[in-house]
Amino acid sequence: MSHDDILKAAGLTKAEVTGGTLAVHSPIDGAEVAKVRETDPGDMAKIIAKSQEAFKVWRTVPAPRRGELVRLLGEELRAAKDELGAVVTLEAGKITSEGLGEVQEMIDICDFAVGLSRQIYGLTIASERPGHRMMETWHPLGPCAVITAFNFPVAVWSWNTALALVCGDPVIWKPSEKTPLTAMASMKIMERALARFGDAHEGLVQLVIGGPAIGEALVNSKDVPIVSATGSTRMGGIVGPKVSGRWGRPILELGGNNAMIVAPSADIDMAVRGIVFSAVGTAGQRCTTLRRLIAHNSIKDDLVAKLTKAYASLPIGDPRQGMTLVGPLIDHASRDRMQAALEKAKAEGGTVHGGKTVTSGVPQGGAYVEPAIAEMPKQTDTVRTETFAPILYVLGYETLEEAIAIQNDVPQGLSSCIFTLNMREAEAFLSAAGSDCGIANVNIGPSGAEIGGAFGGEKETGGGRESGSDAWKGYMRRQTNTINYSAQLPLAQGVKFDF
Ligand code: UN1
Repeated sequence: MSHDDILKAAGLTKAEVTGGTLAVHSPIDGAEVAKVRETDPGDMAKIIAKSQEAFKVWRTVPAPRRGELVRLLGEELRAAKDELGAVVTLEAGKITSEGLGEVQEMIDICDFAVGLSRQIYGLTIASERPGHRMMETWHPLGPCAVITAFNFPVAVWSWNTALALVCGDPVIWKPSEKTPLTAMASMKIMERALARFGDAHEGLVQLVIGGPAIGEALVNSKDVPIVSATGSTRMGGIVGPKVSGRWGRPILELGGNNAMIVAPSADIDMAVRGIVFSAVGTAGQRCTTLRRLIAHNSIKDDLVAKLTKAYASLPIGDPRQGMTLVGPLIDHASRDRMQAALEKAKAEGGTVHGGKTVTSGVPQGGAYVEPAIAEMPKQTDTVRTETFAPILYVLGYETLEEAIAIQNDVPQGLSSCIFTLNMREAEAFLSAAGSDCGIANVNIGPSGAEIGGAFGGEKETGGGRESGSDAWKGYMRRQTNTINYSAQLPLAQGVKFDF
């Protein structure tokens, strides 16, 4: 299918993808596939006001009815899975199966949120006063800005949107400037769900396209109480303090520097499979990508030999072809950053396997690379830095304590894992003195999390949680209620105030 046909199949009209100011290039071949219109920063006040108007109505719609909209969204996503997945592949360069997997992640969170719409529970609390009852009520909070990155151009929006909608919050979505088309295609799907739903207020879900001026309007507006931002630590370092500074609520999902510890008892063949998927999948451009391998010294050389062999067999190329496992990087700048990181790693004493630019057997114009393995003498500055590309740094260790110390000794704290068949080691890794990350796994890699768990991490990863578990609480305000059904007015803590 041609680029144009893919966009057409996703419901985008010629008029919508031409004549604008924002050029969109496919990472597959660098071709310009669209010129989309950007939101005028001068319109942002109006857009936010519309969201507030929608909020006043949506917050009074019963949550299970709000869930019905998300149920319809899930249905529409199922029907459009192939078409939307193809746009993800075209615009983000993901291999077909990962493009489809991303849409599946959207469907999964819709299912989760539909169930949640009937489970927005608060606690009841024993009151210390006779004839009194205490409880917690969860209320909608207000418009939620969702700022997403290129690498998960639709799934992260859906995590936030499905939850925000059942929680009673309208959504304003600002996608990455690199991936507006997947956002526009997702909005088409959302609009179909809204039309079937029937009576949702205009402006309940809005899309804004453009650069920093658009983002800033959302970040700075007191009328946008929640700003959920996914992207670099640099971006989060600006957004977080600004939102907090106006007493808004930031939900930040920023950089990761995810590690795997491979212990002597590990099932090495399984570890190799886990490593290759999590280090190389999505061409190393997941925030959960495996970036650091901390292998016991007794097995390290064997593991590296197995990995370099596996890496040599990986099909690199056009992500639309069924056999391909490694698609392109998002752009040439990203490839340059990868090459610079590898040069630095070498200067720090590292031995690099692979990592070269690939130009034959791949579509011309894209940034294709061999995934790299860099054996490092120690955890250097380069290893501590997240480079959004398929580079796996390998470090050795002697004791588990040392391995955990290395794992935690980076600024980021998103995902982590251990491969071991030793129960003591596995539990120590998960204990309070173990991994300091938001995600810690045993015998699976750090990436590819299911939506049922809370997603996010500590330290420079930003501390926010999205997706499953009780992450929904981040989209609501909690109210503590004390109800007196007695004929007395006793004060708490035994205070007397008689007059
Ligand atoms: C991201 O890269 O921002 O756990 C999200 C994973 C995916 C989500 C990644 N489910 O790898």
